[in-house]
Amino acid sequence: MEKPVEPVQLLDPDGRLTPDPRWPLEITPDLCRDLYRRMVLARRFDDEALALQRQGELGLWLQSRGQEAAQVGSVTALRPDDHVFPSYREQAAALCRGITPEELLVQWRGNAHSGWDPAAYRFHVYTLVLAAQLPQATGYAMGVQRDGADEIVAVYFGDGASSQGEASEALNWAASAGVPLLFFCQNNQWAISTPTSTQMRAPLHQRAAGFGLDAHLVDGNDVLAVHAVTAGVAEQIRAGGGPALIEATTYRMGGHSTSDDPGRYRSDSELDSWRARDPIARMEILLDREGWIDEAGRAALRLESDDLAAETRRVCRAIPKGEFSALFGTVLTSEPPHLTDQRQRHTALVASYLD
Ligand SMILES: Cc1ncc(C[n+]2csc(CCOP(=O)(O)OP(=O)(O)O)c2C)c(N)n1
Ligand SMILES: [Mg+2]
Repeated sequence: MEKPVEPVQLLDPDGRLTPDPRWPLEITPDLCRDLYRRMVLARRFDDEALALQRQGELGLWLQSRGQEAAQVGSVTALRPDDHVFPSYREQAAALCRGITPEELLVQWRGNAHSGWDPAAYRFHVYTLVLAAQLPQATGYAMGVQRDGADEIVAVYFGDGASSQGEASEALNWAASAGVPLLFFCQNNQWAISTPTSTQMRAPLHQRAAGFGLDAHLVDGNDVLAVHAVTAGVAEQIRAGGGPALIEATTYRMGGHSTSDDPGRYRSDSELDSWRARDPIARMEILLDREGWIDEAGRAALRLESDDLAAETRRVCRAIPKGEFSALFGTVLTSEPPHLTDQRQRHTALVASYLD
């Protein structure tokens, strides 16, 4: 097996810049402020959605706390017309694409299969069947390749999803077909209660290299490193270099979902060690030290976060109650007899309720 490599890092947990000549990035105050703002807003939105679930307003929520740098750093390094296939906790990336809080919440309130138009945002709907989006993204990328378009495709997935057969199939298929596809794995150390150490013997970036992909390991809690590596890799893919993989080392600071209690299987000391590597905190140190944010800037961001939280609560509660039986008509172009039967029985059942 290959020797372990150190993840690419441009900003260490203490907020010190650690330039890497392989991944040049013009680190300007504007870039740092922009990435910081996006991460702060994403965390606030995520916290608010968690609270809404606890208050009974959402059926389920899958937090992205801790993974803001991996998502914001990568999606902002793509072109707006590059098509993204997310997994199911990519709200930080989705917000960067302009998807609204309401569109992000409607599915978890149980009122629609999905809340946004994937074509409008170039951001596919969430996929809950692990790794199913990988062959789909590969097929989409083949379409892009055959159209001769210069867009690329990016697919997000987790460490656990990488164990699915479909992941290996997609990596091999993408490599053999030479499609313009970026595989972006957020290795957040856990697949529900299964740690990465149980899940695999060889790290994913090494496995991907074995399939013939250009593969990289990056500190996923370092937004500058993620941004620089994604920009560099995206450029290579766009220039016809074939598919590539980025494994971003990060941590899921919350539970797997609001139905999960991570206290049952992981230690406080592990969580503390990752808190010390928080993606937002290290950027804050850099901004403070360089004088790239002042009190007025901080106050404006606090206000913007409060507004986003209030708007999130408001739109969530205002989502119209869906008509469940309408869901039968949104999957297939024509309704097969067994679904007609199920729909009619459901309608009769609902009609039989007194209230
Ligand atoms: C095919 C399939 N098997 C099992 C599950 C149940 N399941 C949902 S999420 C999850 C863990 C996924 O972990 P990972 O891919 O690391 O993503 P993370 O949740 O950590 O972001 C499992 C086993 C599923 N959704 N789909
Ligand atoms: Mg995981």
